[in-house]
Amino acid sequence: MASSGAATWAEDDADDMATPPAKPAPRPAPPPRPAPVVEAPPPAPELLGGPADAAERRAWLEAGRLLFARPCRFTYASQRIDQLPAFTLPEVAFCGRSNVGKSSLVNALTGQKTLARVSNTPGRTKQLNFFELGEEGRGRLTLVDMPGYGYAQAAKQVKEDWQGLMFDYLRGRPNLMRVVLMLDARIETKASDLAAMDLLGEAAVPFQIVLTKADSAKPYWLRKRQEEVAGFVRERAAAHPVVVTTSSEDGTGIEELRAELAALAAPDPRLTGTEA
Ligand SMILES: Nc1nc2c(ncn2[C@@H]2O[C@H](COP(=O)(O)OP(=O)(O)OP(=O)(O)O)[C@@H](O)[C@H]2O)c(=O)[nH]1
Ligand SMILES: [Mg+2]
Repeated sequence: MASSGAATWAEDDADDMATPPAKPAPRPAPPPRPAPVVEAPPPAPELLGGPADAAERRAWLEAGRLLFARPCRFTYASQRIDQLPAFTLPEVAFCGRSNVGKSSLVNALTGQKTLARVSNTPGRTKQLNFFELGEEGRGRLTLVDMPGYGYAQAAKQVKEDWQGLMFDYLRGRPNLMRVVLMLDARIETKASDLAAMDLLGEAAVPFQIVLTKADSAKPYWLRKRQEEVAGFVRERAAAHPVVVTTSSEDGTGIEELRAELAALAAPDPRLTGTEA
């Protein structure tokens, strides 16, 4: 973050120079800003939601683009908590009500239309599906597409099985860096969404709220939802300060979310010199 700070301080210095010395000492040249040609260091997500300097913001977005341009493949499906894959990478889980658009968002982020299975029928995803982002042997981040909660039509036993799996996973996964908690931009917050936020808070799992289906939300309603969700974030210590409004249909917010998640990825072994 040195480069952003340097740019801001340089402007402040200029204001302080009201009475210049007779012979001003030459200013040391500012350190060169690294060109965002190769992957930038992990983004500072809070900058993306605030008044970050434009060049810095472009560099963070580029880091997200580069990360998600890497191959992504399905690696594992778990139906039981005792069958989770071993964890080797930082993990991000996509969580939300049935039909909110979790699988679609995984596809939009990775630019693959059929990686995760999307369906009109709620309850499509019935297990924890694990996807590894990065070349084989050089994985950077695991994405986990979760079964949805709040699916009224499911049989009671099925519901309990899925939700038990989901909650056990959320509570007990040490490499889980963040939960992307997805709320449909077009409909009001449900009791199950509030319960999910409570659970994440109690389990101290950091979560980031993402609004989905912005393409088909009325602008007035979307603004209302954004304000409502900002309130949830203020009230909850486990909530990430930046809320991202997305559409998997028209790509709204996808670049920004990629950059946010790139902050959590394992470093590229080619850049850190740790590659075998
Ligand atoms: N208009 C619009 N529709 C979307 C968007 N994202 C997903 N959908 C639609 O919403 C429906 C459900 O999408 P999925 O991605 O399967 O939702 P899910 O949350 O994975 O659902 P479950 O696996 O059942 O929990 C599908 O018909 C998608 O085409 C979006 O950004 N905009
Ligand atoms: Mg799904």
